[in-house]
Amino acid sequence: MQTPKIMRRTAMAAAAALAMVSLAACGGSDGGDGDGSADGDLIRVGYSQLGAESGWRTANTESVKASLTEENGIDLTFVDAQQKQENQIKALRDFVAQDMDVIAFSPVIETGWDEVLQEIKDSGIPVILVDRSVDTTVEDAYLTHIGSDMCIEGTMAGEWVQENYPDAKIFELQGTMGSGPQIDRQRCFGDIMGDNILGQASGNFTRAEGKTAMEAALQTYPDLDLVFSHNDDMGLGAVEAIEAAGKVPGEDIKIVTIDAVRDGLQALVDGKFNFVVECNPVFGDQLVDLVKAIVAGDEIPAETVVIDGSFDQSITQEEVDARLY
Ligand code: GYE
Repeated sequence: MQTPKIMRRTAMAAAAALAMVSLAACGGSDGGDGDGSADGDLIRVGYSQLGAESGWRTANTESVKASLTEENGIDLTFVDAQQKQENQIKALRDFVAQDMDVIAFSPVIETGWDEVLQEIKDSGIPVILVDRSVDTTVEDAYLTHIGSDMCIEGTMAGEWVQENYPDAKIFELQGTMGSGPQIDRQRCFGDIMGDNILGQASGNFTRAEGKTAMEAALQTYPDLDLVFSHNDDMGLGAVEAIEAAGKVPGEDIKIVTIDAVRDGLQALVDGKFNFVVECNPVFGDQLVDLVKAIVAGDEIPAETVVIDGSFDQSITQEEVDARLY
């Protein structure tokens, strides 16, 4: 099961190496006005965000918009796909038609991008993959990826459960099915705690769907005593369902989540969550650096891994209040 990721990494390294050569060869990405941008000094970036489904996504969008500014030399076109792949594909095609200098996108799911990625590749516009991963047959489809290691996040959650509740009867709230974080968090948590999982259902990374999935799980698995949720929002939906069923979240049913947005960490301080793995969405500044380096023809890393920590109930209210998101 490790192989696809390793293969993706290798492909990315090769893509970056090749891309550097081709950028150097053509002297820029804009087809030749020589200043690295098609519109005066500003670099034109088309950014396809996948949606606004969670606190994480909102914080990520804020970070991207705060960093990709005219003051920082960027003319940003930002399009929200509302968690629909067809909207993202349309936005990407529009970016090609508009001859952007750089395209960045965060893919809602891993597969289904081959055709549009080939079209972008044929246009010569460099691609930065943001946050989530793609699974594509198109070679050298993107120059570089920036985001967290979702497998490590699943591992951190699994190791904490193994150490603290080795006999837990687990229900897993999965993110959007087929998305990179759902696939990798599930796989790497499952490698450690798989034998303890009673059942799984997707809550599509949203609070409302997390609540609905949890309501059903409480009926189907009355013995469950720990929830592993792929994000804070679904965990918060689960809290509502558990309380409505007359049980105490954090006590009768332990809750382990990923993201560490403010609402999630507040639930930890309040004793409703038990452990939260961080997934840091604030990497807009690093994204700007990548955009500028690409347009300048500089060497860039194939992968920029955003580093994450974790929190247990020893976190204080002051620490939560001091967080950026
Ligand atoms: O964990 C979740 C969001 O792709 C890392 O997407 C991101 C995930 C994040 O909806 O809250």
